[in-house]
Amino acid sequence: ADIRKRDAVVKAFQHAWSAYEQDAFGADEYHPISHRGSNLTTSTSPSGVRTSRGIGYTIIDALDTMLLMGEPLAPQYEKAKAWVKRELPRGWMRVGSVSTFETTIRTLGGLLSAYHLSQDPMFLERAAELGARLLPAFGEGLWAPAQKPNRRMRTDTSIAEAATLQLEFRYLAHALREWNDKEFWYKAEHVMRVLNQERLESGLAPHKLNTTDGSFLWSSVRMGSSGDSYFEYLLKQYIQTNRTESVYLQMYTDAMRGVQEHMVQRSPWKGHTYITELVPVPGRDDWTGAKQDHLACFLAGSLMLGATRNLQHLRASVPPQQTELTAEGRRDWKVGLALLEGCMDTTKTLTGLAPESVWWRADDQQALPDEPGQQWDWYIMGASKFWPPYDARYILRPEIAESVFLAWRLTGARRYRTYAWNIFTAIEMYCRLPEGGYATVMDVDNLPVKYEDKQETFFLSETLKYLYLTFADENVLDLNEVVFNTEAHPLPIFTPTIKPRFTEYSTLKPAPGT
Ligand code: DMJ
Repeated sequence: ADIRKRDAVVKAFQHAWSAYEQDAFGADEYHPISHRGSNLTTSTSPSGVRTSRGIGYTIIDALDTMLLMGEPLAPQYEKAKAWVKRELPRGWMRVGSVSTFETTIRTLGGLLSAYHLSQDPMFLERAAELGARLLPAFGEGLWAPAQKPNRRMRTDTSIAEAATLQLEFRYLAHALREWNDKEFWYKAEHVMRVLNQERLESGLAPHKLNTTDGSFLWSSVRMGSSGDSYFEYLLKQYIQTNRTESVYLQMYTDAMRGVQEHMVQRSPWKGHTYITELVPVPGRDDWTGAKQDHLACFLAGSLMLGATRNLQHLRASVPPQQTELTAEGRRDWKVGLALLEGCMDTTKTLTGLAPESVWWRADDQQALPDEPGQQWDWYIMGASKFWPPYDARYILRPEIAESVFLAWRLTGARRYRTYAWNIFTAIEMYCRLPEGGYATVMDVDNLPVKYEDKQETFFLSETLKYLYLTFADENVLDLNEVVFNTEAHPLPIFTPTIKPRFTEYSTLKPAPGT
């Protein structure tokens, strides 16, 4: 471990948590400038009284980071655990409607990882209760989970929302196997069967879906918002069950072929590798796009992880020998490394923080700048001195730190600890509020910084966890033993005792213009 840096991350966690604990303990979200909390939903009683009670977003998202950090966070963990035991069920009784996706990845995932790390059965009990509350989202006759378990008004959802529930529901069923409760497994798995039949010839998948028949809606293919974790979970479902379900590897391999052929680009100036969105052009059999969300940077680490899990040999060396990798693995490894460099380039702003989204320039777009070293390959759309666009923000996101962590673990190269430290120091310098907590920066390329009054829950569950793990001993959460859900909650890798029903890979259907 690099103890000094690891402990600096622990201190940052304490700074973020203690402000939340003091101002807003029990609330779902935290606003560190106004020193208050807010909840995601309110409910109205028959007599018209509106009440709001947290359902554990911040507390549960942070539990496993506290468990990992150990002794310095022990009192805070005990208090959080007591809240989950006593208060959480009351929150559920009062909740209005919630997002199926967010509740699953943050709170079901958080309860399950807290159970896995602590072996405290109370967390599993809560996870089972929550799973039962979320099940109606899958509905009778609905092929894909609705966005809200108790509301079915909408018939569209995103592919990320439909296919980022499987690690959590499958592990829940596995952990409850003594009770023979397979419904959690089969409901989540069924979504994957339908998606397998719907995929495009390219192996890719547009980000919008119709929940009633499972068909894709006319929409872009994205590695960023609404698309990202579908691709992430194809690989991770394969890893989760000890590489026993080859159908997910086949789907993942097809998808990454499509990504490599259609979405990976190189910038003309510095030759950075980046990932575009594919936006269909109306009336033309064509796609366009140059936008890269910060979110899409998860793909760098994911490609590297995939390369070392789809192997000629059972385990790869660190770093992997080229002969240990398959042909696709060698391609993905190389592109993953390069993509991470491109993502790190987007941290070259006045604050050292990467913005929410950048647009990469094509070589015919503009003359090259005169000054060498000047930023040219990408820009923030709509950037202006007067009012920063949404894309200019840094909302404490984890994806670059996540890929840096995976690169560190899979290569052992010190360079990645330096990257992690640079990310961390930029956060310390520009997001940390002296009176407590961390806030969103409105424009990463303008000084002095202006803040938005929000400390996202994933700052505690993901960003600080991945930074901590990059400086911790390598045997803390061995990648051969756990798989991280999309909110960085580590779940165990296991050999399934429940018999999967989705095992048949269907070949890609030819479709024009894909
Ligand atoms: C997290 O809630 C999850 O990682 C999700 O998959 C999308 N991104 C946010 C954090 O950026």
